[in-house]
This record gives sequence, C-alpha cells and structure tokens, in this order.
Amino acid sequence: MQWWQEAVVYQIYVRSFADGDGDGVGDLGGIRSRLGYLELLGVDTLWLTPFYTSPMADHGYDVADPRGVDPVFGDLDAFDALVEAAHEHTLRITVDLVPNHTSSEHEWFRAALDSAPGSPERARYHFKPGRGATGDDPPNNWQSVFGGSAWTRVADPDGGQGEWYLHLFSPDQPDLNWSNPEVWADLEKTMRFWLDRGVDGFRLDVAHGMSKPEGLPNALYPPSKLLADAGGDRADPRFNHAGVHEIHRKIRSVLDAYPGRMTVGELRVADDNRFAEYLRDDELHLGVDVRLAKAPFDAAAVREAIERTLAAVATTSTVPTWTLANHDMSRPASRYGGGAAGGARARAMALVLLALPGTVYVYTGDELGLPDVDLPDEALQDPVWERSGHKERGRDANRVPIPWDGGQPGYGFTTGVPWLPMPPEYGALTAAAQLEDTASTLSLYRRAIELRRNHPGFKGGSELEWFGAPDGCLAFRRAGSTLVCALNTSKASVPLPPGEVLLSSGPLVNGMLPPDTAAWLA
Ligand code: ISL
Repeated sequence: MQWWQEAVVYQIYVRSFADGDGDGVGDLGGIRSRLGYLELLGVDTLWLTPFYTSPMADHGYDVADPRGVDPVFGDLDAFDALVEAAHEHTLRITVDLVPNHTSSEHEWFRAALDSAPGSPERARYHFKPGRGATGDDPPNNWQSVFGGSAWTRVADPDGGQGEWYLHLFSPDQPDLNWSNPEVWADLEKTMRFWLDRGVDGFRLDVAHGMSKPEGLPNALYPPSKLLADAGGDRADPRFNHAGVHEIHRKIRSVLDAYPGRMTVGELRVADDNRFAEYLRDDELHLGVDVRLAKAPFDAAAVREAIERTLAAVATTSTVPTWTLANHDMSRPASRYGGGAAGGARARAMALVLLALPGTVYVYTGDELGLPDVDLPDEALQDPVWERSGHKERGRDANRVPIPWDGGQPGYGFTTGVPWLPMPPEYGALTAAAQLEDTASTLSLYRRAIELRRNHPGFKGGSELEWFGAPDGCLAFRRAGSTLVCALNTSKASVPLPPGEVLLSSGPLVNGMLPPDTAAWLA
C-alpha cells in the first residue's frame, strides 16, 4: 500500500489559511506557524493551492512563473522552510500544478503579444485569425468556463486589430498549445524543480484539459450548455480530448524516477469509463472525484455517488478518492441547507466521508463547520462575478479566511485586514474555541481521523457491503471489517444497527439515530 492510497489530505487554500506578515493574505510562513494545529487534527498530507508568481486574476491559478513564489505568499526560502518543518511534523506536502494555461503576464505570453502572427512565440498558445470578412468573429463558438466567449482579440504589434487567443477560463489565463514540445519541456522542468525541493506530489489542475482537437472545431452544444461545468461529454470538444493521455504518460514517466511521490488529477469527467482511463497504470496515481460532494443530503443519492465512485476505479489498480468540498464549491454546512440542520448534516457526512476506503480530501475550514459567507458585492473578487455580468457571485463565499481565535476583524488569521471580510458568526467557530469543546465539529473530525488511522475496523478491504436500512437511511461497512457507518437523512429517528457506538455526529436519543445524524458502530 502506498501512502497516498490511504491518506487524509488537507487542502490549504493558501490565501485564506494563515497570514504570517500582516498584509491580510495568507502565506507560506503562516502555514508553517500552524503545523501544530494540523498535527492535532491528525491529517497526514497537505495540498497547497498555487503560491506561484501571479497577478492573481484567478487567485494564483493564473501563473506567471511556475518556478517562483509570489511575494504575497513568501519566497523560495519560506517554501523550503515549510517543506522541512512539515516533514518534521510527519506531514507530506503536495502542491498544485497548472498545466492547461498560464497567466497573461507569463513571459511567454508577453513575447507572443509582441510577435507577429505565425511566429514561434505565438505557437506556444492558441492564436487564430477571427471569422468573417474582417475577422471580427471569434475563431469558434467555445465558451469560457467563467462565462462569455473563450476567445479574446489582440492588437497586432503594428497596432492593427489582430488574431484571437483561446482561454477556457478568464482572458488572463491563455490556454497553452500542448502540441508544441516546448510546453511539455517546461512542465517537466517545473515538476523536477519542485520534486527536487522535496514535494511529495502534485495536484494537476484541470487534468482533463490541456490537449485540444486538431483545428479547434465548433462545439455542437449551444453556448448556454457549454457554460455549465464541463463533464467530459464527448460532444464538448474543450475538455477530455484523447490526446491528453499521452501527456499523462509523460508526467508519470517523470514521477516514476521519484519513488514515493504521486500525482492526483482534478478530473471533471462524468463518464465512469472515461474517468478510469486517466488512472491506467502509466497515468495518474489518483483522480479527484467530486461525485460525493455533488450529492444532495439524501441517503439514496449518497449511496449512488459512493457506488459510482467505486465503480469508476474498479477496473484500475488505484483507489477511490472522496471529498465533501473544495475551493470551487459551496461549503457542506451551507450546501446541505444551512443553519443548525445544515451544520448537523455536514457533521454526519464527515463521518460517511471518513469511513470510506481510499484517500480522503478535507477542505480547509470544513473541519470547523464553517458556512459560506454572505459577502457584500463590493467585497467579491472571483473573476466569475465580473465575467458572468454579476449573475453569478462566484467562489469567494467559500474562501473566506480561517478563524483561529479572538474576534473581528482578523480572528487570529491576520493582524491586518483580511482580504475577504470575516463575519461576526465566526466568533463561535474559531479553532481555539472548538479545540476546548468536546462537542465541536473540530473535536468530531479529530476523533474520526484518529479512529480512521488506528482502529482495526478501518483495516478492511476496499469493497463495501451495504446493509438493509429504513427509507432515507444507509449503512455500510468495508468487506471483512466489523465497523459499520450508519446515516439517517430521513425526518424520523431510526433504530441503530447492532454494535457498540464508537462515535456519532450528534447526540443519540434513547439509543436511536436521529435525523441528520451518522454514527460509527463496532
Ligand atoms: O469552479 C468552477 C467554475 O466556477 C469549475 O468549473 C472549475 O473552474 C474547474 O473545475 C477548474 O478548476 C480549476 O481550475 C480553474 C481554477 O479557477 C479553479 O480554482 C481550479 O480548481 C482555472 O485554473
């Protein structure tokens, strides 16, 4: 068993975790100062979102120099110090890589703008003439995931209206042309750069992107449908193109020279068979699966998501991954209904999550039960807000900084002004307050992670056995194990399965499992 096949990975949204220098933005030094907390929580691996040099149009997913640290997050010395300290705390460190696109401030893209159509500088991206007599129409009908056309027109070096370039995300994130060998050579250099500095693995952003079909044909979808999250549908030419697998084989060949290091891909691929293709023995080690995170709080839907995730990896030699959220999604406490019920449901789902075989991802702040924050318009920073013409508020609500202790404005996150406002209700949810409260969400996570690591009931295989359960409920155990996880999403209390209760997400009533509650039994 490799370490990544049974890890509890904690996703750190670097901007929002801990601010070491008082500028209101989280940084590498801040993370280092909070490693003790992560050790207490019991996670074994960290995933850091991009901390590379960036103009921050998409908060770091627009990378201007993939081998440099942005000054707002620290410098290379701070990174090296963090890796060393994390390893001393027996925490592994995985970092994001963004191979699909660069920032428009990347030196390659600046050079492309200064060069003529047809030049080698432009050939690192997707530049094309427009359609129509004067080239005023974009080269095809592709839409940006963040809204609007996926093409932006540039002025030629001589000042006239020129070519268009492709950006599946914001215009500040031009897509790289992966049929250009320089693009791979540069990613390889970047991977070795960070591997040689001691990272334990990579999360590959948009791992189903990169490769594009020859000639960039029109999508047969209407633009409105293309706006919806790309699900790897065959009719959507923007993502999940067959050529991507050759790229993953190259990535894997680099990793294979660094035993014990791993890659996990962000795979927004709805079809189970196509998902599995990325996990062949010479491609990714793991794929991020958001099926469970997308399921509503309903036992039948949760069971279906779990079974589909298991099915998607069944034909591979890898393990499933599970998560309830990430920096792109509404937080569980809000998504499951908000208020007290939403909080209780998020806690119940944490026990489902942590009972599952394979690798688990916990998004920072979910262990505190943080809700999404209702931010005022003027505070919003996600490019989705502007790109959608203020129709979609974007992802800032679930990226508000972590409340550590004390009160407003910074709650111990920063001595300055936090980059997104932290609301009054955070006062009761700080890590410090929850560490002292045995009934807190943080205490539940700590106990659950500890049991997951040490209890023999978790040593079972990767198959699940389902028990008969009342309507709106589910119960499962790993094949060969005695530990049962039961979840009640119905409106009535139900009898518990037989066994000793090891942990429950809320109080049990007369030995019954109340609504919005889960329990582990041995
Ligand atoms: O969050 C989404 C739309 O608002 C998703 O469709 C998301 O954009 C998609 O899953 C790709 O996400 C990744 O790459 C993006 C970045 O903005 C996301 O934060 C990252 O997780 C572009 O680099």
